[in-house]
Amino acid sequence: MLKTSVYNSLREELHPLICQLAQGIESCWAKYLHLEPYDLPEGLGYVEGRLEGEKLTIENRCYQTPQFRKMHLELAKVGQNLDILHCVMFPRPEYPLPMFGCDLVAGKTRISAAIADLSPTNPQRTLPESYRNALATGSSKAFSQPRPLPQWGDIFSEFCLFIRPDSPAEEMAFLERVEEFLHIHCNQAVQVQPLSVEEQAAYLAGQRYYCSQQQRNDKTRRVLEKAFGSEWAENYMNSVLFDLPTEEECE
Ligand code: 18B
Repeated sequence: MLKTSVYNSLREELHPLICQLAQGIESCWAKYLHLEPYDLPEGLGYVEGRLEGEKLTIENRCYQTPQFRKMHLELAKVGQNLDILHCVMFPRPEYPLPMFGCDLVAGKTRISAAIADLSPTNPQRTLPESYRNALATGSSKAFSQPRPLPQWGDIFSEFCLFIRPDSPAEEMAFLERVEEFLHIHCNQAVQVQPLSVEEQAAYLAGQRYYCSQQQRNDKTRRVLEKAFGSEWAENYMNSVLFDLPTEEECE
């Protein structure tokens, strides 16, 4: 089952909503999917850095399954003031699945950004009908402080949530909706039929576009650069956060 080790030590220090969501993500994965370990590049599982300013600690967990090339859950703590949860599920290119992505950024007193989506990877950049139906029947509570998507945010679906929760009740509503996204996604993923070889290229291009847009997030890049420098940040963003399958993994 899921390993504990040093990972739990950082977890205890993080914003409670981040801990709860991390727990929710892992229990959903374990419930629906057959998890195997996924090896991150050497030395990038657990990292600490400090260049200018505060210490940044990163703890990663990563798995793969028959449907997903890589399922990455990352927890990070920047000094005493910033806690981050980052999660992306990268489908294997042989399946017509969207990308699940989530980012939760907590400042000293409150969550400043809570983002979650199931983002399309097909050439039309629309979610499959089965997803749209399932998502539309789920809970659709209104949040009082929606945030505008950045310019690179054209990768997200119409179901994307991007809010600043303004109360514990909204934090819980966000958590519940993300868990709903995950249950829908895992449930669809275990039933999905593989694509033909010809169709796979288009979906891989969709994943490539998703990653290239996410790499334009200067807010993420700046946090990493301050602790580790720009070269390290660049490498981390394109080999850990938003990498694409290698030739071997496509075979
Ligand atoms: N991200 N986020 O993952 N990011 O990784 N994130 C921020 O209140 C990190 C993803 C997304 O308004 C902020 O403004 C660090 C995924 C969007 O311009 C900070 C890591 C998604 C925004 C960080 C990390 C995603 C955003 C500013 C590595 C979506 C708003 C917080 C651990 C699926 C961008 C704030 C904007 C913001 C930092 C989205 C500090 C270091 C998977 C849309």
